[in-house]
Amino acid sequence: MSTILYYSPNYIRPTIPVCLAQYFKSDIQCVDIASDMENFAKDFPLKKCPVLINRETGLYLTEAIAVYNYIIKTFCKDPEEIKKLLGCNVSEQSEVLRWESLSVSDFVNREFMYLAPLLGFIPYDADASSKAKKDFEVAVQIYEDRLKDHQFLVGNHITLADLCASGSFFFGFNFAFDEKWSQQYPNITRWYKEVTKSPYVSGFFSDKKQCKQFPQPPK
Ligand SMILES: N[C@@H](CCC(=O)N[C@@H](CS)C(=O)NCC(=O)O)C(=O)O
Repeated sequence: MSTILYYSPNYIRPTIPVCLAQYFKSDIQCVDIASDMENFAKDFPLKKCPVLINRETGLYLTEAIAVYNYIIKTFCKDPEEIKKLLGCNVSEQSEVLRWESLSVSDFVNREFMYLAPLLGFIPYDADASSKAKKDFEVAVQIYEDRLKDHQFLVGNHITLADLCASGSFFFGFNFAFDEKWSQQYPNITRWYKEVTKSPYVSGFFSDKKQCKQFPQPPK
């Protein structure tokens, strides 16, 4: 029985792990949680994904960063490519982990808390929304500042830091970040367009379009 990667097309964090499982032609079976909820919930009581499980070998992983690490180190057969993606030395590896962690935790949480009420995914509250906007702006500015004088988040080529972050930014670019937003964040926009063309993830991103209009608060 092959390893299962549980994902949902409605969730942000599993997007890039699914891309990588496919890019490396792994034998991982990507299973939508909606189609196997009983087993998923039994094995993963937090009901969060991405997660990996192999019920025969005992492989059991939660947390996006652990899932990324497993997929790349198990299915990428070229040691040089692994170094390029995960960093060549301790300093680069630590930086890649830093951006991975920021992207799947504080950044994506703040992005969701800001945008989800505007999109009607969760109830809207004006005071909470104004705080969420400020919180998000603090987080997004960290990327804009970094990308002002760096082509990529770490080093001078695409690493897992960029791929992972692009998955978190997809939620924004898909549902909210219009051209006006891009004018305010030109470096993120330039970087996002470049990273999403990378062969690691282009299969997913090639038919995706930038949002036309930033969502407005409900009247
Ligand atoms: N700490 C976990 C968080 C995973 C997570 O929150 N995933 C979201 C999807 S992007 C989820 O499954 N949410 C479902 C829920 O909260 O019920 C990780 O880094 O993987």
